[in-house]
Amino acid sequence: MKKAILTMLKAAQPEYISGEEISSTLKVSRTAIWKHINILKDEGYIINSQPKKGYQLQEIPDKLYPEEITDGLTTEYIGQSVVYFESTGSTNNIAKELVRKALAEGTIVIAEEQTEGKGRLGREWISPKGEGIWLSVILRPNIRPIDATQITLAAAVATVKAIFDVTGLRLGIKWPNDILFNGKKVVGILTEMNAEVDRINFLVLGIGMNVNNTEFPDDISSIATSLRMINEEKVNRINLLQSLLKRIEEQYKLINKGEFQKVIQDWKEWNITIGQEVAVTTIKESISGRAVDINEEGALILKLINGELMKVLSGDVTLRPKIK
Ligand code: BT5
Repeated sequence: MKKAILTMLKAAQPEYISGEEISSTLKVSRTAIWKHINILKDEGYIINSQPKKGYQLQEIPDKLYPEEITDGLTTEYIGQSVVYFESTGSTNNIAKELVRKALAEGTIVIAEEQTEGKGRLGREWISPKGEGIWLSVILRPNIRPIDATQITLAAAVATVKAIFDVTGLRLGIKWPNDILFNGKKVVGILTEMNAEVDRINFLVLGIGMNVNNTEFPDDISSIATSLRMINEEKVNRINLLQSLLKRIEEQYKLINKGEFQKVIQDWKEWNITIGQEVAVTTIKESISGRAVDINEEGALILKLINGELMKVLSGDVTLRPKIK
C-alpha cells in the first residue's frame, strides 16, 4: 500500500494529488492514506499537505529504500527483491544466512551502514552511514567451483561500466578485484561461496563502493577515495545502484551462457594491471614480475625476471614496485 501511494505521489509530481483520488484508485480509506503518508514522512520523504489540494511529494530522501531501488529497475531478476538495513554487521554475512531460506536468485542485501564490513582474508571494510553502496547479491551460477573467480572479474567489469554510465568517470581495474582512480581504491569486491566438489550451491557477491564519502579514517586516507571526492559532486546512489544491478545482470548472463571470454575482453579493456611491473602477495609467497596477461580462467600471467611465465590464481597485487 505504501508503495502504491508513493507511486501515485511520484506520478503527480510536481502537482498535488487529492486524498480522494488516491482513496478511490487504491480503494482504501482516507485515514489509511494519512497513516501511510506519515510513515513516508518518518522515512524522510518530504510531503506537503493542504486541506483542499491533497498531497504533494517535494523530496525523496537520500536512502537506498527497496521501493526506490525497484522503481524503474529494468533488470529481469538482479535486485528485484531487496533486503534493506539501516545498519547491519556485514551484508555478506546476512546474505549467507538468508540464502538458506531459499531466497530467489538475484535477491540483494543492502545497508546504509556496516559495523563489521569485511574485506578479503579477514580484513576490514570501512562502511560509513549513507555514504556508499554496501551491497551483497545472492547468485547460483551454473559454473564449477574452480571457476568462481569469473564472477569477481565480471563484477569488476560491471562496476566500472556502471560508474562510467552514471558519472562519466573511467576507473581502472586492478587484478583481480580492486577498482582504482589514480592509485586510490574506490571499490572492493568480496566473493564468498558455498560449494560441493563439482557444484556451487550459492555464491554471495559483495561489492563495497565509496560514493559520497568526503573523508576517510587516517589509516586508509592515503589509499582510499570516493566518487564524490574525485568529481567534487554528490552522486545519486539510487541511479548508480540501478545501473550497477543492470550491468551485473548483463555480465552474469554472459557467464551462465558460457561466454566468459566476452567478460575477459571487457576486463582487459578496463584493466590497469597488464603491462605493469607488479608484486603479487599470495598466501604462500611474494613474487615480482611483469603482468603480461590474464588467461581464459581469469588467472594473472606474470613474466618473472628470469623470463619464465607464472600463473597466479589469487593474491594481492601492488603496482610498480621496485624490482630487486
Ligand atoms: C576488499 O577487500 O576490497 C573487499 C571489500 C568488500 C566490501 C563489501 S561491502 C558489502 C559486502 N559486505 C561485506 O562485509 N563486505 C562486502 P580487500 O581487498 O581485502 O581490501 C581491504 C582493505 O582495503 C583494508 O585492509 C583497508 O586497507 C582498505 N579499505 C578498507 N575500507 C576501505 C574503503 N571503504 N575504501 C577503500 N579502501 C578500504
